[in-house]
Amino acid sequence: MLASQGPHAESTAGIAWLLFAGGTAIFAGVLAAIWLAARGPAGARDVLAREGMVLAMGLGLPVATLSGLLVHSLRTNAAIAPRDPPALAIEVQGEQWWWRVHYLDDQGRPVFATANEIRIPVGRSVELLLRSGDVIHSFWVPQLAGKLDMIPGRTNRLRIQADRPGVFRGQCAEYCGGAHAMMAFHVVAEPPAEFEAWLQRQREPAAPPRDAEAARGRDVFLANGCGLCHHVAGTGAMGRFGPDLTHVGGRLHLVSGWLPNQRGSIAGWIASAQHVKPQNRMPSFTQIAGADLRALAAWLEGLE
Ligand code: HEC
Ligand SMILES: [Cu+2]
Repeated sequence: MLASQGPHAESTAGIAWLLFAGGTAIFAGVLAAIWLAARGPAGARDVLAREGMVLAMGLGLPVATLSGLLVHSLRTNAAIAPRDPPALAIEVQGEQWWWRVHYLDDQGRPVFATANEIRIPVGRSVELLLRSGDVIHSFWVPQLAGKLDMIPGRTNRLRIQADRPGVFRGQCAEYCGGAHAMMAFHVVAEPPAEFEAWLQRQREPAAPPRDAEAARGRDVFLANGCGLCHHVAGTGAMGRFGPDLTHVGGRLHLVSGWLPNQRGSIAGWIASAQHVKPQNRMPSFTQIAGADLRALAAWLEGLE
């Protein structure tokens, strides 16, 4: 949180430092006053006990300090939530226990879906529309912005901006049930040209299977009912309950930031989802035979 990487996070960190410094100064002042009252010279004690002094320190100082802080935080608030139109709007919906992400067009209509990874162009102000599909979650990428709750039936808006390319970790910051602690995500900031190329690829349907094994994997996917919960554009799998898998192979991580995205972890996840992330909403598919499981993982890995 204190290593901010963008203007919004920087202003929030600024408030934090101001409060640390101010709190330390006031604490030191109080300690000094206590020392003077208990051990100080009689003259100092008389001054401390004057009615004017009590009013100034007990009423005047707090009122002045808190009013100053109020003005400062209102100003910071205005800077964090600017009125100028954002370069891009993305809807992020908290789910037990992962993140559903929709990129929106100029009219606010969803263009494509992804999960657990939010790509943004470097140096651009991006607006996030934060929603919840079930209970209250809290969206937090400490290096890019402050926390904001995701509340059922409400849309909260949050601006983020990254000043340099990088991968910034985020985490659900409000207890939301069983697998809450395993509900992470990543924001990936890329130079605008790379970002545009990524956007282009995301709009396309799933890549055709690269070889016979991948084609077998796709058939295993459809035969096992994975498509009841997952959408893979262009295959007939239309489920909406779980993450969109159309381009799952292009993400850095699997399962809300929990596993590296490699063939082995994909297979491990499918076979023992309940062991890897206890209580999550995908059953373990222990019944899929080894060769089928490998083919399935090979196909998913190729969906870039
Ligand atoms: C009952 C619904 C359901 C079924 C059926 C289902 N899944 Fe899932 N799947 C989910 C949910 C929910 C998640 C998100 C888990 C989490 O992170 O908490 C998920 C996550 C995943 C992920 C990780 C996606 C990511 O981006 O993190 C993969 C890969 C996956 N499932 C593959 C499969 C395959 C292959 C099958 C069929 C063998 C399958 N799923 C069947 C609900 C389902
Ligand atoms: Cu949570």
